[in-house]
Amino acid sequence: MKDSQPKAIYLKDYQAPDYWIDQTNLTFDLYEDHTMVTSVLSIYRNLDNKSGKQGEDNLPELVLVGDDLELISVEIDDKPFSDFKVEGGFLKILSLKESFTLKTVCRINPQENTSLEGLYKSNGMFCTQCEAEGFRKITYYLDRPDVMSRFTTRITADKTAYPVLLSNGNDIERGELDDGRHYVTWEDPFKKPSYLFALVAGDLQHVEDHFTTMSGREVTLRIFTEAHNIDQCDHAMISLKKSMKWDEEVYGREYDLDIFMIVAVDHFNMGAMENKGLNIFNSACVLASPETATDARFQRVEAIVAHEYFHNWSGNRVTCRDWFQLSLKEGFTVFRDSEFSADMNSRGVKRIEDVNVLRTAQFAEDAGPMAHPIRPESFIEISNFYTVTIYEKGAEVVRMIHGILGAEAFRKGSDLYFERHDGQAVTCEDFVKAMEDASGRDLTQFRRWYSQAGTPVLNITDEYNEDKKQYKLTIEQSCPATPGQKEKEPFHIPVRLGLLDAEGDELVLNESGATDQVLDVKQEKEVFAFDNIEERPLPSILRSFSAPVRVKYDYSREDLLFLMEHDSDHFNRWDAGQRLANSVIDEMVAAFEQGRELSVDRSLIEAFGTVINDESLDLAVKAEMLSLPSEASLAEQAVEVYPQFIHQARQQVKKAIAEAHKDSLEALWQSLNVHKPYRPEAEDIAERTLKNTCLSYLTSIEDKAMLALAEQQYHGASNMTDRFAALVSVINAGNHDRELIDEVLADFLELYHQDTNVMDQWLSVQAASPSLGTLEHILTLMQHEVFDETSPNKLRSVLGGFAGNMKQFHRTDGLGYEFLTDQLLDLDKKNPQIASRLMTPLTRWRKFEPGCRERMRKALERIKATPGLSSDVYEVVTKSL
Ligand code: 0A1
Ligand code: ZN
Repeated sequence: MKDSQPKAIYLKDYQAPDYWIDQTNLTFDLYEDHTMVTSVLSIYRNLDNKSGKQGEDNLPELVLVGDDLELISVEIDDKPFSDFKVEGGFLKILSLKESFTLKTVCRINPQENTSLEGLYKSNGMFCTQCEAEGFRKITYYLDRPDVMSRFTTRITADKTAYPVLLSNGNDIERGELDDGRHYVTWEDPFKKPSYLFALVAGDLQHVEDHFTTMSGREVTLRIFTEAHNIDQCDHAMISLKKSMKWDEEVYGREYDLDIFMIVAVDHFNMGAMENKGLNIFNSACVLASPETATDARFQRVEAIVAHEYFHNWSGNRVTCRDWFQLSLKEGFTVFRDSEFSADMNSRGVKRIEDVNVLRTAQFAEDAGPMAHPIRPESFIEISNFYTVTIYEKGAEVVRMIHGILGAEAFRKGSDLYFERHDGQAVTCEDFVKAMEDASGRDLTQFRRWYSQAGTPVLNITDEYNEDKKQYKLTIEQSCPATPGQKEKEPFHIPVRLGLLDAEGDELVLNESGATDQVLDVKQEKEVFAFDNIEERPLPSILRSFSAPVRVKYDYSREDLLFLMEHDSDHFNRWDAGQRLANSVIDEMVAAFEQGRELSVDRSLIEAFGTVINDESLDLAVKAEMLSLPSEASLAEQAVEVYPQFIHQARQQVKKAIAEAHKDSLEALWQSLNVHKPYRPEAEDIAERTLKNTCLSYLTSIEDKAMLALAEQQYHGASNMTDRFAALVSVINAGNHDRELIDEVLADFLELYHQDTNVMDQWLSVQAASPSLGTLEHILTLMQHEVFDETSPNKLRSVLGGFAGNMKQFHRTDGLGYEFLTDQLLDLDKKNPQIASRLMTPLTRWRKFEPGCRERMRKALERIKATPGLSSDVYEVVTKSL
């Protein structure tokens, strides 16, 4: 909690530190009611730095940062030292030499740390989270990523309660102490910033495996969990070995320590953390077994294990100079994990999933009050900038570079980047420069993707000249204003294009015979002409979503139906269906607004029927094509959001499709309802996804027989994917069989109440349900014994689930917003990061219809007027109003 108003910091003010830390030796003495942290730092002056406040003998003052620490003693060069000041979270030391050893002893209280930053306890074990600025809650330090130091860590603790003591690097010594205590010393030979420090102490079990690297070194791999979860580690271990191999093959990157460890903890603010040699994971992102985890979770575990592992090079060996460069490591690493997942599973499905996230969450962020470039110019609280923009848009920017350079030159660029900057803390500019130097391509204009926020819009028109046999596309780009950026310069946008003739065949676009071409759009308005075109073609624009932009082209519904059937680009084929569904739902919402009813356009119903009955379609593609745009994505695309109408229209469309194709859907469900041993492989996942999509349609019809299918699937399921899908279908079928809903929910609780991650799902499906997730029910869930108000996962399940519930959260009396506001204000005192994140839905108030808009604004005003807000919540609320 800050006393004064939090202040913004600016990228333009970056200055190198006045001192470096060569060696960091830490000792942690862990006790039940406190922890003593002894830090011995070998510090030397940064001679390149001429600035900085000068001390008596002309050396700059050393300013170390610390948060909530009780300073016990200070020594310099082994002698007690008193010429220091502790002021507003800083330890300022005067009268220094060019190099010296600083020893501090601090006392901290991990048991009382509810923020889950720094050192804290989760289910009785000690663990840490230091990114971005958590290390300052452990000891006084130069807690900034450009200060890279060699660490040793000695941990002492009670041997019975904490038999396992872990930190970064290799363990070099262990032994017994008095009073039933023991110690272990760890040494990390690689220099690292403090945000990559980690410590774990607990009563943990582990699974072990080995990996031989490409140069023949043996690496020990260990995954640690509490004993009762030890049988849920296999999938993460397999994923880890696949990741290690993939990074060698695709990027030539080898692992560099003798041991790589992952620890699963239940209380964690984010997904996972890439601490050097000791990744700490939210247990929901590492544990998986067929009985407890859905396909989605299996895939998430694989992706996050890979993401954290890939950080060992893109993040750890080469790190960020300052937090404005966050996307340097995150955008690049998300691009790497996304390509890995595409290689391991279905590339087409992965692309659709990624674009769905981008177009719903990131486009919404870019259009909202927190919009920022992937390299922000300023921030108040860095924790607020672990965003879909930094991560997912950042990955799209790297993907575009990959597209512009081609795979081979991109690899040369990444090799050069890693070679040039190994062991350094660098900037986004260094990354782009390496790509340019290795490829000879000029990325000058492309760099605007790093500095300009907002989602560019492409307005595209075309004309066909019968006499000249020429087809012309006119592309105009613009980008809406975002906070602090009124005018935007044109972007370099790679637009992948194909042209279809009346038979749906691809036209040849250039001399090289290609049917698919990338247009490098660079001007505000550009015309692209294609010669020797015999008839007016239909354009397939932005294939595979070649740039993170919105495309406006006036497709008729017939055009979209045609693309759905004929486009050779699977992504655009899927996208045509989404556009069609979107336009139909939009039209219905507009009618509802005017108090009219509108029946569902037959063309959409027929198009979905064609997909259902198309036996040539790949099952994974079919499942994607049958998925209607989510309510969140419909809201994002709408000019003004009418939450009740969006919900109603989408339901109506779903039901109309289901009723029209009931027999085919049921037959398809039957044909896929076969029992076989669970495998998290792409083909099997596609079958289950399609089967469960059918079930979801079928149960949207108010028909007991269809509900019976869901009930049958629920009880007969041999894996969590099928059981959970059946549960969701029963619940979403609505209140017409409340007894069945209660029965199935109770059964599920009985079966899985001991598994906290399964209980998260049980909570969230209820909170997000339009019929079940009423405010009253949310309150009951929060009283339930499986709920835990100190667990971010539980809060996300219930409060996050509720805030995504179009129908209930946006209830017209505003009580949904009031409730969330009360919860946030309470939470802000304990865990500001989570409070701030859960506020996101309210920040989108400007896009809503006038009633909701006003009520959401009032809720935000109340937050803003509350004294003692954290800097996290303060930043988001002030920027939102
Ligand atoms: N670097 C991690 C994400 C992460 C960020 C902040 C955290 O605590 C506030 C925790 C994790 C990643 O990209 O996986
Ligand atoms: Zn990351």
